[in-house]
Amino acid sequence: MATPFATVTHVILDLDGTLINTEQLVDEVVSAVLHKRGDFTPSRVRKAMEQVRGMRPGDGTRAVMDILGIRNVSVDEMLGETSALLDARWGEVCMMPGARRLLDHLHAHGVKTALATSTPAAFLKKKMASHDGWVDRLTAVATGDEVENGKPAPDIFALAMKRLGVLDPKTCVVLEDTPVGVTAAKAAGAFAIAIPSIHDDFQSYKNAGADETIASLYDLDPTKWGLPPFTDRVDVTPVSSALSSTVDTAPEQTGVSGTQKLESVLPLDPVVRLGGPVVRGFGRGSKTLGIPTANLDVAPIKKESDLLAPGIYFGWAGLRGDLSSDELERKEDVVVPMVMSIGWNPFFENQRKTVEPWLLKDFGDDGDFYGRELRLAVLGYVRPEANFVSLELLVERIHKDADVARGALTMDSFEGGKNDPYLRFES
Ligand code: ADP
Ligand code: RBF
Ligand code: MG
Repeated sequence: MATPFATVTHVILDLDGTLINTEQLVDEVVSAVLHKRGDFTPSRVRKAMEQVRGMRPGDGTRAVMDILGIRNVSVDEMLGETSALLDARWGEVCMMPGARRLLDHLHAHGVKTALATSTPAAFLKKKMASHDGWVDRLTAVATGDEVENGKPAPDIFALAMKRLGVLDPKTCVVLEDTPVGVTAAKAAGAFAIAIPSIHDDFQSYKNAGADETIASLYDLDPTKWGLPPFTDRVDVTPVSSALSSTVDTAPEQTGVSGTQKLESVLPLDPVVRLGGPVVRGFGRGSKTLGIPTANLDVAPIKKESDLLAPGIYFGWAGLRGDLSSDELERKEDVVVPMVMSIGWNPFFENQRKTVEPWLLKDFGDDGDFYGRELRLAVLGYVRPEANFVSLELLVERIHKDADVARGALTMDSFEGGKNDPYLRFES
């Protein structure tokens, strides 16, 4: 595809919230410290934290104290308190979904890369201690302490470009998760791709001048920028449920009416496994959409679910039969195909994250899973969460996702996933 951006040869990466998943930890720790200094509502603190996200620690602390009107403590004291708490917890931080894949891809193709992080060098070392040296594979690193002005000023990106030997900023594309960072990248003259870590306010990224906004690194298409394509997506022929139920009796129909045009999915490497007891959701899956989704409680599986960007996935589900002592009543354990949504359901503007698989089997009278243990082996990514102009279009799209899942799960590369020992229960 010809694009106006086909001149890009260098990629400049923000760290926090773009490559590593620090934002929730920082919000949690800093919010707790802020709450000790005044009587604020949680949403006011959250908004303030989002406004300063992407700034250097000192700049951000000062700015958030200004916004909240905190004057009974110095910036340094506040910063000392939060840094000590954070230093003890950096080890918990994982990479963002798709970050490792992107870094490997750019490295394999010899694309020149730089890190442009607001984090000062001394913090960076501690933050990256539990990561296996990928920073060393970047062409250049620029840290917050090396520049006069932090983001949203352009200085850090200008420094990264200088270290890359870049003469024309238009040969650089910046990946950023914050409006503050996008503003800085644009001020430095680069192209900017926003991968928002503030999920309910895409407008501020547009206002900051983002050239493109994508839901996660899984959705990055390097060819739009003249960079080498990813080659790991695989083509899938969707299989509709109507078709699959007639396959046994009329196999000659396969590939005719019921098959749809090729779709592609991204295999997950490694596979993500998560599970727990089925809980009650918003009660609208079956009622409003005609699509039941067995919700899992996100809190106990936060770490695993953070390995997945918000979006639509497919894989295999193991559902435990109940433990009824009545032999006749007792339900069997089953392993069935599933398609699932993880995220905030933009159509319904959910305020909390959900993990909800639709098990692709008609359970009839046995379809009460509440309290039963459900385990998921998530094998591939289909698409980002989307908004729709009508409920009908959302439902149509989810059915298409199911067709893609069915198609993928009949392929050699995904079919074997149903034998994953994780999906079997000890009796
Ligand atoms: P909730 O909002 O409580 O999750 P839903 O309307 O989404 O309710 O329905 C989900 C419930 O429907 C599941 O928890 C399960 O008990 C039941 N169910 C029946 N068949 C299925 C299926 N094929 N996939 C998922 N859930 C199913
Ligand atoms: N909700 C959205 O708002 N946007 C989506 O793109 C979307 N895709 C979904 C795809 C699948 C396969 C499933 C099972 C659900 C999806 N949903 C999506 C979530 C849907 O809104 C949710 O299941 C209902 O709100 C019931 O909780
Ligand atoms: Mg549900």
